[in-house]
Amino acid sequence: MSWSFDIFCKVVDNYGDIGVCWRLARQLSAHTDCAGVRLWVDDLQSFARIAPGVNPSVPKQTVAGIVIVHWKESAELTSAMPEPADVVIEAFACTLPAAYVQKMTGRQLWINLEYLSAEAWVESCHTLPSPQAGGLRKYFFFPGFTPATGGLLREPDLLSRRDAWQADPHARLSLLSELGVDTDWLQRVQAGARLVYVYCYPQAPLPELLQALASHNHETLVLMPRGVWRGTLPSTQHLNTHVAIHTHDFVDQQRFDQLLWSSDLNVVRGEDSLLRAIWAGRAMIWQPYPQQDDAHLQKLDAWLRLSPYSAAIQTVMQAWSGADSTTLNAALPSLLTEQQLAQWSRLTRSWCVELATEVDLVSRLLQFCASHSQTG
Ligand code: TRH
Repeated sequence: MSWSFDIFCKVVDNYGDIGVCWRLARQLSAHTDCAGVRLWVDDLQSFARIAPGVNPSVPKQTVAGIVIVHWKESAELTSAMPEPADVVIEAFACTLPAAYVQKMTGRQLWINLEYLSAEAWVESCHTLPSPQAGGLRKYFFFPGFTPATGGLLREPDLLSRRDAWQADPHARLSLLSELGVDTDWLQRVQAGARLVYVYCYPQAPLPELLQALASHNHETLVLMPRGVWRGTLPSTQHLNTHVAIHTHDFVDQQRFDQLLWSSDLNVVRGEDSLLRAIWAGRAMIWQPYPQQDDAHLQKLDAWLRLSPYSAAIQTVMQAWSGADSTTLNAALPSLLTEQQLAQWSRLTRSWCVELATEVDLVSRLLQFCASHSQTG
């Protein structure tokens, strides 16, 4: 049995929404049970930042076998609304165009794909139906870390590609050179300098992280995408003789993953990079998307409860996400010794292995499509 898919994505803020939809679209499109994917995106400019093959000025284009439609609520699009696909994925409750919903019948499976969460309540909401006008039904689909959820996005060959990359010392050097790292630092990395990748929100206590790194004698290069932190950072800045920070342009998702695979410590934000940092199998710190009333700290705690990390590592993550400089100053330096960092990596790696034994999100989604086809 095979299905066609329409995925609708609104870029509310940042890159997580389109990041997840783009990974999902590519994984579905590569699957033998898929008869085609159309991805509707309202902001092609943001999309092009993480997928340079996308041309922001073209309203309809095919990239990597996926039809990409610039989703604008225009009269032209409304009058020429195509027939809906078999499976309609509304990403993150983005609200489908009314003209599209009008064309839907009971034949379509309508899924609202939610944000990844480790909170316990998602298990009871996963696959719940929500009756809609016109007799249509929409189902909630919650990605998650446990068997009772929608699972985690993971390409079938992801971990073997990661292992091949990590086994090749030249791979990361040529990536660093592509990102404009100078010869001096390329040589230092080749000789064993540490790499720390930092993708954070503006309020993160970056100075304290840099201070903790500088308190060790280990040579360290910090890599950061430009423009994510609140302060201005030059393209390369030396903090002392053995620690430097290098900022660079955004890269595509494949390069993004490779950066995480290349680093000894990954400091990431949002749900998609959280997951990619787990799959990288290296020491990591997660900063969830800041929300009102510190709801993000509850999300972090729920995830930490499932994680294998020690109390000391958990304290560091809470301090980083809560912008608690004092606690970060006190707790982080002792985790950056060679031995502690290696242990931190081992914990991530073994969790990654354990999570990779679970059925991935695309397989669970297709199983849901199959069971829905049987029951109608
Ligand atoms: O960009 P984010 O902060 O996205 C956020 C969160 O998802 C948040 O929950 C959501 O509510 C908000 O958006 C609207 O972080 P996230 O989720 O890690 O997504 C980043 C995506 O961008 C991810 O797919 C990786 C990709 N990326 C690249 O491909 N290249 C890059 O250079 C960088 C920095 C990111």
